[in-house]
Amino acid sequence: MALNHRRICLCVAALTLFCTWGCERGKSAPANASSSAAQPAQNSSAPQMQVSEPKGPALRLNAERAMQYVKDIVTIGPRWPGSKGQEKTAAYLRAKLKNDSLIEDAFEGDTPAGKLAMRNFIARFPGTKDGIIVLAAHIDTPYPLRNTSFAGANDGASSTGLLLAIADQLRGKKLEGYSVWLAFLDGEEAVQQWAANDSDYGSRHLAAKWQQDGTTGKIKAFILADMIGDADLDILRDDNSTPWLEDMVFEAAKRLGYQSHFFAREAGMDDDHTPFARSGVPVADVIDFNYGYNNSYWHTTQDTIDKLSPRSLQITGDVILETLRLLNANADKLPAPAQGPRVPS
Ligand code: 1BN
Ligand code: ZN
Repeated sequence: MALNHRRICLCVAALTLFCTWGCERGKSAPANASSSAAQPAQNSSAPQMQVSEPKGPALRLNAERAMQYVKDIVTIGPRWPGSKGQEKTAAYLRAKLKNDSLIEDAFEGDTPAGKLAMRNFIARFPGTKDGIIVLAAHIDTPYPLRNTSFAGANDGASSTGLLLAIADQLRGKKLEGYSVWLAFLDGEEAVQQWAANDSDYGSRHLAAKWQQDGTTGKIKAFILADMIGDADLDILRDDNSTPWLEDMVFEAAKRLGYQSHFFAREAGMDDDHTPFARSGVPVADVIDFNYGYNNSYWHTTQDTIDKLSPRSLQITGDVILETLRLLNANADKLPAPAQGPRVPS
């Protein structure tokens, strides 16, 4: 699977070296690059962004509460499409987001196991400025692991809990900036084997829907969180994400003194951000794909709550919240969204 071998790619280093604020990564980056290797990232050679200082109060995550949400979701158990756990997760999200502007996006995923009922949830927090920033996480666990105890503490629950804790920070505030939409995506995992048409069911559905209804053109940035609860936090720099947005995430991490947890490794990830990248939306996948030695806990029953840390939720949550501030403070400098697909379809 992904990242199981190393390769040296000088072109990535060169691209990083010459990439300036607003430059787009070449279209040669494969959409499904989940088999590309992790390699040391080139942060030290990256040019400094000329970012404007954010104004107004910084939001910070309540990490203990985030961790409680993660535990609640793990307690639900497996959450594959069609499971009781999927229904319980839906009820849990409805309860936690009951006072918010919540949209339910029910659809049928056409999977190798037949048509499966899936449902995305979108909680919308209005801002004062025209435009939307989407923060996303996946809520499902893998169908192939349905007969195991796999409850995805890190893979699924951690980022879902993170988004719920971010909702707590956004709720009831006047957001001086873009609207923030929290997308809880179903069906990220492959039902049989990861492939373009067997993965990212919820994000593919939502990206298509937002293309049709005109929402896509309003999205300034799409930031995905995945596997961010790992106590040994090691967020990689994703080559399939938008370089300027990755730079902004790193800038936010530096501002908070968390840069040692970011971008020591680099790889091309295929995940829920990919369908939005194809729509021309600037995307960033904030993922720690190094979970246990050699990622050995990933998609195993070892993915349990004891491997997680509230501090990792704090770091990731605060960096994402700081990235929101940077996006708002630098709204006039954001590159125009790409016209065509960023990655091959
Ligand atoms: C992340 C967590 N992913 C699945 N669960 C996406 C992925 C798929 C990453 C295949 C690498 C390979
Ligand atoms: Zn997974």
